[in-house]
Amino acid sequence: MRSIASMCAVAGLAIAGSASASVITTFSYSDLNGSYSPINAMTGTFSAVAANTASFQTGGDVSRTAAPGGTAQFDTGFMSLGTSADMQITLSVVKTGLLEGTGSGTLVITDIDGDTITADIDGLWQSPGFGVVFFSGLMSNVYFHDNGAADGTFNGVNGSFDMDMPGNPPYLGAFSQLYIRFGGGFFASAFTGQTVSADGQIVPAPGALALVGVAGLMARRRRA
Ligand SMILES: [Ca+2]
Repeated sequence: MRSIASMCAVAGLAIAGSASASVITTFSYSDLNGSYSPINAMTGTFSAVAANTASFQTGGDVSRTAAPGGTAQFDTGFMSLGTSADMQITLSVVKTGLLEGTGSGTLVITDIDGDTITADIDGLWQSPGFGVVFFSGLMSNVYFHDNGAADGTFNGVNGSFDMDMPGNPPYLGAFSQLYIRFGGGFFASAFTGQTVSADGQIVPAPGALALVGVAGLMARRRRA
């Protein structure tokens, strides 16, 4: 009985692996305006938003890597064009050590006519020192929203792609973010006007078979 359960688990994961291995969408933004508002010495709220000012000329792109592909480009300075295009990240900061912490929050990427990609984010803040701060996390509940007049298309200032992705929402993904606030410590005090870069990759969620496989593995571990 136990070996059958193990085989089913392996088979389930193998099927899930082949079905969910491909990244369907990637995104990358640079020169976001980052801010931090402390709540107390150990916690606070971080945000990074697209901007176009003398100090910040955010640029980025969102690419459909799943066939037939396509890239929505948000060229440097796009926030001055008066479209709906935007990029907003909000993350909590809960310090768990001198140079590390946990964070969770949300991500909203908006195309030029108001369609959005939204995600929940959970992950880790880490600093190797010198005011270099990384965030790495998982994205869950990733959705592509065809808001307003349905066009089914995620439109960049230049380029676009079909929002009807393979697999079923909600999707999953990985998210990473970096800023360097030289000498600024690890969320030592409030700040704004901090250059931030952010990237992500989105994949289909494992299917029902994979969940059966994971359940099987967990049952095995419990028995072990
Ligand atoms: Ca659109």
